[in-house]
Amino acid sequence: MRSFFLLLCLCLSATAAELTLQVGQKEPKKLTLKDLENFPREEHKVVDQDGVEATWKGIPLYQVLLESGVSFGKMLRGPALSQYLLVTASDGYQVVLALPELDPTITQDPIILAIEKNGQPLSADEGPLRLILPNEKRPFRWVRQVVKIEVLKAGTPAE
Ligand SMILES: Nc1nc2c(c(=O)[nH]1)N[C@H]1C(S)=C(S)[C@@H](COP(=O)(O)O)O[C@H]1N2
Ligand SMILES: [Mo]
Repeated sequence: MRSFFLLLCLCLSATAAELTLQVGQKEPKKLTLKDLENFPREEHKVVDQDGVEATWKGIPLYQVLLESGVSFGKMLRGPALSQYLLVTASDGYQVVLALPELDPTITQDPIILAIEKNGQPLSADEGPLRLILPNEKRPFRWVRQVVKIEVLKAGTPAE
């Protein structure tokens, strides 16, 4: 009986998964997997460090931020160039990205918020959302279990 409830809780938490998006001082926005269904998706075949190929499907990250008012293309300039993204995972792992790294008018290298791998939703230990950077030579920015994305302003000294 106890394990039944545990299982029920696990299932509920999986379906209730959401991404918190905070752009500057604006009110944080919560996006569920259902909300993310409305965004454009693309697929990338990637060979990992062990030589295993997988097909990843997800949303180009800039599309998610565009929706929240972040500027890309010709509008990405001036003070926006010292803004950065802080991507946080459920285990506290954090990675920084600069806005131009996401911008398809600046770079060919995609940054994708992946939702599926080989036609299946991501496993609980890596998803439901994982950042993937298919062209990077090491996967240390491939944040598993992304729960939060913030747009912050650079300017404090590093530790
Ligand atoms: N949430 C989270 N994501 C993470 C990490 C982590 O510790 N926590 N480690 C990173 C590092 S250093 C690497 S090399 C890859 C490993 O990816 P894999 O688990 O698919 O092999 O995940 C990255 N994403
Ligand atoms: Mo790593």
